[in-house]
Amino acid sequence: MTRVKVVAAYLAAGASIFSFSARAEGDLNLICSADVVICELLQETFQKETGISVNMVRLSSGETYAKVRAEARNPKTDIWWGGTGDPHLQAASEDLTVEYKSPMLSELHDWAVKQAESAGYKTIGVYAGALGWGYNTEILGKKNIKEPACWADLLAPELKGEIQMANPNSSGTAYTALASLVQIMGEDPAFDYLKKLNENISQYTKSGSAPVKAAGRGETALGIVFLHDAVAQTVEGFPVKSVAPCEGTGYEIGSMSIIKGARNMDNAKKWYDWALKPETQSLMREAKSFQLPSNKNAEVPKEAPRFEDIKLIDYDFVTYGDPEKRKSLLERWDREIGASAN
Ligand code: S7P
Repeated sequence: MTRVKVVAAYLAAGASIFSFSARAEGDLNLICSADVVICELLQETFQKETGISVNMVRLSSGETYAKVRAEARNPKTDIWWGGTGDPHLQAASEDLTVEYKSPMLSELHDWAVKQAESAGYKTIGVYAGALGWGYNTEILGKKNIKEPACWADLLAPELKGEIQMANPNSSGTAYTALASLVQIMGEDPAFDYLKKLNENISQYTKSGSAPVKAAGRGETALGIVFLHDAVAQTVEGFPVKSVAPCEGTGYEIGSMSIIKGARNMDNAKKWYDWALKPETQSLMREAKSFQLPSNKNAEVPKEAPRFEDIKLIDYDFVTYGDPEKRKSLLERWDREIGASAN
């Protein structure tokens, strides 16, 4: 055997030993509904720490719910991490996810535990963040547009074609916006508001954070998003200012759920416990994800918008995560807003 052949045989043997040992720990099929950077960081770190091979797909919250529901008889996903809580709650009440009480529960903030209790422990809070918007200060400055501080200001005629938000069918962020406005104004006035707002919207994106990324790049003036996603653009160096609306605003409890019928149930539980650990949640800042972590001992990024500084509504997660309510609001949005979207 030549030296080249010996080395090749050695590498091949090494590679097969490696893949054998990776397989020995098994696989985990993960859907991640937060920003792709944190999704990849968590995937890599978990793989390194456990030897479990993680197949990760990044999908928006509403899309994930639809996929999990469509695959209920033959689940291809083991665990769903991140994304807004409402679709997780909807999945829980439709029995698409399973009850699990993690040993980490005692370390979590009340809001995370309450989320779990309300769903019979079929989902749990992993982070929280408030809704608002981010705007490009240079665009508004050049066009001499008053900086919008309140939901009412977003209806200004000067903002025509300058605002983006996501479509609430695919995006948990946009569903949080819809449900928040309904809770702040009442359902009919909220839909009147959304019809007027539609005049100023240039695009309903698929993903929730896309509008503020577009604002950062100067493609639109303003994106209605979670405040932490707006802050991430500022930290990246873009001229983006975040606003927590003066009338009050809603918030998310980003959640995690184990899928019923998961093929890799033990590994799903390992991920679940690991994702609630303070060390894991402290990784968020490294990925420029500035939500508030659910573990009381995790590091809160200094850039994270604090709830104490924001006028928050008492967001009714049980009502707005209920399948009938979510379905009826989304159908009304499709009829009255989506159908006439620009
Ligand atoms: O980027 C982080 C984040 O805002 O993304 C999640 C969001 O719901 C996922 O995007 P969609 O709106 O497209 O569903 C939030 O949970 C998270 O804070």
